[in-house]
Amino acid sequence: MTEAVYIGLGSNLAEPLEQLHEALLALAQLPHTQLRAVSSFYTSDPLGPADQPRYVNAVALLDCALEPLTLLDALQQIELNQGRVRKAERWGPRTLDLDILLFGQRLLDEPRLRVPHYHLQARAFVLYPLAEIAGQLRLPDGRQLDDLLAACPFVGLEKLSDSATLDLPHAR
Ligand code: ROI
Repeated sequence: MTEAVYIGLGSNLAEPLEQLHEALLALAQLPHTQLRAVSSFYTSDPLGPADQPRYVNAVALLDCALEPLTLLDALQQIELNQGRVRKAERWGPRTLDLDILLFGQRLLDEPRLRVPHYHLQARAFVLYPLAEIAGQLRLPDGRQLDDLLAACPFVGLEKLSDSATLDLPHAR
């Protein structure tokens, strides 16, 4: 069985656009997984300390047969492969962040993984790209994506490109 898994991508170091392109290629090559859709790319004001570069953000949709923690391991490996170094500073800059936003209709509350993503509803840089590829989505806890969007203004975001312009040779 495969489930629809939405991944949030973010980067604000070391050529963020290239980081996201490379991460999408890696997502497309995950085992037991297909990359189904990618949102536009957006630049966004940093959430957290203001003395860091703007971020590039996007959301991808996977059809995934992996278990959530197996997928999490794989995503963290991709982050490491792309030079992610975990620093002590909370909400500091990063080369690549891959967050599991939604995993089918699952509600998970484990030490390593909380799904739906804890900060989903508060982050325009997650909600707007998510809405582009998810449409009328109902979250497993009953919330409607439309309602979350209505409560989250499109502020500090700038749309960069449409996903259709991306070159995703490994996407099927
Ligand atoms: N801010 C923005 N704009 N985009 C992100 O992806 C992002 N990721 C983070 C923190 C540091 C919270 N701020 C962010 O992890």
